[in-house]
Amino acid sequence: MDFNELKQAVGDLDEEVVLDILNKVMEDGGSEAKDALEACQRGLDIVGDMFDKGEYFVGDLIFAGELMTQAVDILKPALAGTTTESVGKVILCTVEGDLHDIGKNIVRSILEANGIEVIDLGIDTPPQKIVDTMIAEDIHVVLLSGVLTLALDSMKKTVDAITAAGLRETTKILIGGNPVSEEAMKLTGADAWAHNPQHTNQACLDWLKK
Ligand code: B12
Repeated sequence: MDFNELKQAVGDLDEEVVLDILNKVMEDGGSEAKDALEACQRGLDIVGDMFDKGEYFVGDLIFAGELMTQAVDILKPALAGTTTESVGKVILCTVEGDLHDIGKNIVRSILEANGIEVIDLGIDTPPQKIVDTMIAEDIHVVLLSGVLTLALDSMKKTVDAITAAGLRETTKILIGGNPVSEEAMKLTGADAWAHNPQHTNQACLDWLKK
């Protein structure tokens, strides 16, 4: 399978070619689904560069988002295991001020496919809504997604709100998305960070089993 062609087709926002290649990946048994997903993500980098250069506009970003959602839907059955038994519940959301949810939705698909129940609070999530849900649903694992640089401030505010509610000692918090790093983890006060949904999956499984 030519994944460079897929990457470029995503970058060119060529829906027909993208869907055609992804459907072929699935017809071939889906063993290359993860490579295909990575190629799509690299294609989105091209979209980001074009946006930076002023050649693409916000409408193109929205279209890229919709294209990526379709891509995940096609690849989803092949992206992870087939577990049906629940291993536990986590909260996942995009933090306050950030409306990007494509990466978050990929993470959710992978966690659910591995038997983790995900309470998805959506985008632009106020810290208090997270705290209220933690209490109402008795949740001890919280995953915060953010794509904008300013998301780091909201992640810190969220960790602070969890601490102020007296829940920090019994909660594991992971931050994910483009701007996160070891340094961001220390700055926000989270327990872990990840760019890769597979790493997140393993961290959740380890935390939920304890
Ligand atoms: C699509 C898109 C949009 C869409 C979002 C649609 C949607 N439903 O999400 C729309 C049009 C809404 C949008 C809006 C804006 N966007 Co925008 N957008 C993008 C774009 C092209 C792709 C983002 C994306 O979905 N990537 C694909 C996913 C799969 O990648 P990801 O989000 O990084 O997620 C992966 C990992 O980070 C990780 N991950 C993500 N979440 C989590 C969570 C956990 C727990 C874990 C473990 C991992 C994880 O796993 C994912 C899979 O590997 C990027 C450029 C780029 N190349 O990234 C710009 C980009 C993110 N946007 C940008 C900007 C500036 C904006 C706007 C301010 C534009 C404007 N002028 O209005 C607004 C901001 C709105 C807001 N308040 O959030 C900048 C951000 C700059 C910055 N550093 O802050 C970027 C980088 C473009 C650029 N080069 O300037 N955008």
